[in-house]
Amino acid sequence: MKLIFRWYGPSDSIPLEYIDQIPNMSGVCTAVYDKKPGEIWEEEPLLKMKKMLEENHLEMEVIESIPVSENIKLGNELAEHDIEVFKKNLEVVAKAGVKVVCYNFMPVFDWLRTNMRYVNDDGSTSLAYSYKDFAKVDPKNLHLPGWDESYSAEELQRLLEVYSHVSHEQLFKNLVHFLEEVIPVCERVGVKMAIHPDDPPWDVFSLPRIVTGEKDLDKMFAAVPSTCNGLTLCTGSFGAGRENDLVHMAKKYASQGRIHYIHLRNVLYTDDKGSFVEMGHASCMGSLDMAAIVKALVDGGFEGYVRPDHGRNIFGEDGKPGYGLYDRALGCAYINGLFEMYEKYGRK
Ligand code: DNO
Repeated sequence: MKLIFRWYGPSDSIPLEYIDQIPNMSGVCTAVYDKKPGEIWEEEPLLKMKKMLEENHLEMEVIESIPVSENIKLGNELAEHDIEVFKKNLEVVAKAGVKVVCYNFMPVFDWLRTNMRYVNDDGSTSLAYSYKDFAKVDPKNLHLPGWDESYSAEELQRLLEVYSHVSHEQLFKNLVHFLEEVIPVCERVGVKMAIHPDDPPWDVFSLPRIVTGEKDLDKMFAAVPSTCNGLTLCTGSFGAGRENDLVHMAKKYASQGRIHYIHLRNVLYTDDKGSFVEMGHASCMGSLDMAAIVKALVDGGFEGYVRPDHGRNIFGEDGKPGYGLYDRALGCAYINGLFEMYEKYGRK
């Protein structure tokens, strides 16, 4: 595996030098943050960023994410234009040496939490999702933690209304159409697409979600069989859906060559209604068996990119929720340990 770290570009508060100092760190995943979905990325700033990374001995082989516009997800009259832009962006990142592009197909919202600073017993803070708090959220008057409020209140209302006419089947059709268009470009330029699961993996505010577990993935891979059509195995996102058997999924999709990228993190289930807290990465801190997942990945022949995911704020750090330095660095040490063990002595 190749260990990487999320870096939010030059404005990230974590110096690249610190990332470089984490043992076994090969590079970062990053993106162009000043472009909206559906806008063309220019080559020059990307190459500049790459150079800056290289000066710190870090590679830029994974983009997280090239955002998929709502037009594409809705399949409306602007979809074809935005798909063409996405294709161009794939070519631009490929030229800069990128190998994997992470993206998601979640309508309107990316990941959702109800608390960005849930205080754990040990004084650390975590991202958390409480089904009770979520039930109180009024989508018409929305201030959700973790959501970057990139849509105005009016735009959000409009989108919620438009999506109320979009079924799961229609959204899936739009995803397949998008993939049929972009995957041939990926094959040509040598980039792999890695879809990020819906987080949490169920419908929210009646918006359809179509990447929630094994059934959805099988359907998607059957529709577009090229292995450039792959997955970001986010253990925390799939893991929040308790019906998902992560060990089985890890082995199955690694063996099929579908897992190009992994977000390896743990979640602690806090009731039987879907609530969870994002704890430290180690198995003993949460509800997932991280060692079994890594063993399954290695057994399945996984050789892609791995990053720690949301960390807690610990050691007095007051970092961007989920993206501070210390707990993610501890996560890296743990991930290194698990992979070294199974890659050296456990591979079947
Ligand atoms: C959250 C991340 C997601 C992810 C996107 C990929 O921390 O895992 O925001 O980057 O869903 O498109």
